[in-house]
Amino acid sequence: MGTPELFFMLSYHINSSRKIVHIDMDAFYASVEQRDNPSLKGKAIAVGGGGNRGVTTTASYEARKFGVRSAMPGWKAKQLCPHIIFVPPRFEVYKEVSRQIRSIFQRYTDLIEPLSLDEAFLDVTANKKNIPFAMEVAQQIMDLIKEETSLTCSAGVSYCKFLAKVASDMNKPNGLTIITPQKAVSFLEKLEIEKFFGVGKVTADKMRRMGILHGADIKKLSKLELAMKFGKAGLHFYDIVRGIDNRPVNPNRTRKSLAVERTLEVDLEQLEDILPVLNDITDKFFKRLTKADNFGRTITLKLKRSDFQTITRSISKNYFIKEKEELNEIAVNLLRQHQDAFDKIRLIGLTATNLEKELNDSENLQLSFDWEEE
Ligand code: TTP
Ligand code: MG
Repeated sequence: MGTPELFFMLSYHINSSRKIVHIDMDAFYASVEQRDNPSLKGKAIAVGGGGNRGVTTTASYEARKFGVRSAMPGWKAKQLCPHIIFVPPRFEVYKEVSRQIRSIFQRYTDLIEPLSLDEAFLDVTANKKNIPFAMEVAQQIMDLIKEETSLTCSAGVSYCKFLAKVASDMNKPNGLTIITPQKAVSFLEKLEIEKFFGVGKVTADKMRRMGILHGADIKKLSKLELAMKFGKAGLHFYDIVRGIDNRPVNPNRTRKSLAVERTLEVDLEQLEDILPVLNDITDKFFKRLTKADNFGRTITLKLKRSDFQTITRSISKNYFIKEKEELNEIAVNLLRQHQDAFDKIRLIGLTATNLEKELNDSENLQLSFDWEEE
């Protein structure tokens, strides 16, 4: 074997020395509501989604049997499951549970990367209790969560973040799943493309149109072909389909965006009707940025049309936009310039990215690679 080939093989060798656990609470908000209100136990419920135009945040497993899902409009949930009960969210309680589970994680490791209130990666390679098997750590954490919060979670164990996350989703609820380095390659070949890290709806549709359905189909493409078809993301797909994901569990991960959005009471069509609402949202957005003391260089206006199609338009500056007047001006200009793209609007949002605080992060290189698609 010549040196270049040997180098190639070495550089694409799976690094299986790490032990990563991914924990994800089961039907999180809905389970908390069922826990705290026994009359909801065993029932089909959705958190949020009430009222004329509400959207569900999540649904209990009983409601999921009828096809109710996160982010579904309430009317649709009701259509699928007529006996569904809509419960208003109690974010403070969810935050408290989130703190409780985090304190459990901390008994095992300080390398914790929370992804949301109910989800985190843990690097337990060298854990505080010197437990040699990551499966054992995961089982103990699941037991403690059950004991201390009366809620269940699911856990995934593997040698990298991507596979640990896929694993935690495989046997929900209350499931513990391991993907060993030996099994990873054949597992990834059979995995549907939408399950791959970084493949969102848009990329998945594009891949399907090209006849790419499973990992094995991605694997047939060269690095160059993938880069040509998917840009920077293509290079990342080349690696993950081979089970290579060296992203560290990053406990200092900073926020990548700050956003405010609002579903309107009624669909709006006329610019003069939309402008006052946009103004209001900009006020709230400015308060949020000020409170976080974190401003962005890029501002994105998001509009959801009444047919649920989402339109986003952005503008970037080479400085952090900190003035309320300027934010207002940008938001209004984005709306005016692109009014041809929309018709009736049901949701308006503003997002700031390329944040100031992110630049101070020593892990910024990693973060810029760690993109996600909406
Ligand atoms: P998820 O972990 O995605 O969902 P889940 O915990 O409800 O269910 P699963 O058992 O499949 O993990 O999200 C965690 C919580 O975040 C969820 O309970 C509600 C909230 N959420 C939203 O508010 N909007 C959304 O679109 C999603 C996906 C979640
Ligand atoms: Mg969850």
